[in-house]
Amino acid sequence: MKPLEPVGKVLNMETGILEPSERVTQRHISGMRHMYADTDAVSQILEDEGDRLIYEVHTVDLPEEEGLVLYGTTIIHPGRVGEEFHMTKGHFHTKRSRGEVYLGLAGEGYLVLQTRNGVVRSLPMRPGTVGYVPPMWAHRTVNISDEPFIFFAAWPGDAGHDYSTIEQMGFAKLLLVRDGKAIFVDNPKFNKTQ
Ligand code: PAN
Ligand code: ZN
Repeated sequence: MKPLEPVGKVLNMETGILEPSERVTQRHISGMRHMYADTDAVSQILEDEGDRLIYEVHTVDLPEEEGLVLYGTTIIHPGRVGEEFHMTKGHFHTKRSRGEVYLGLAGEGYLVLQTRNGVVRSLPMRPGTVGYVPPMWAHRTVNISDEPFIFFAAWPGDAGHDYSTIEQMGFAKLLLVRDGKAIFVDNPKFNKTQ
């Protein structure tokens, strides 16, 4: 491994922007079409307003190597798709033995975790909440507020991101709004056999 220089950055706790900024990834609704339960609602949004920005991720530009710690912020814009709140795609780490730490900065949401067998746990996240993602758990975040939900995360450099397992199996629970409240319901499209 090449020696790296120590680097300090400034994190704006209100906007989640890291300065100097490095890699910015934007996730739009078209790339998450099948992740939302209500696919008709997705089509309607695409028709009415175009390709809605759901969330963005600002990360350091470091090699994905064992021994390094990578970090970044995620900003999930407020909104719904049908009854479902805006959320991240969610993933397992490719190396399942790698965990992660999340720190809530602004807004309000949930960190939803799931094992390979479809056991789901959820942690409410607010500014100052430290959410721990143990090894082996897939993780997704959901914005349940009317503000951007912003958090910081740090994970091992060699963790890797496996999106396809979650894309195929989905999460066993959905977070919906009913009567103005956020509730968890069973996901009818959950596919445990992946
Ligand atoms: C986070 C996530 C970030 C975006 O930094 O990558 O919140 O979510 P998706 O990767 O599921 O789109 C993390 O968990 N890194 O490992
Ligand atoms: Zn992760």
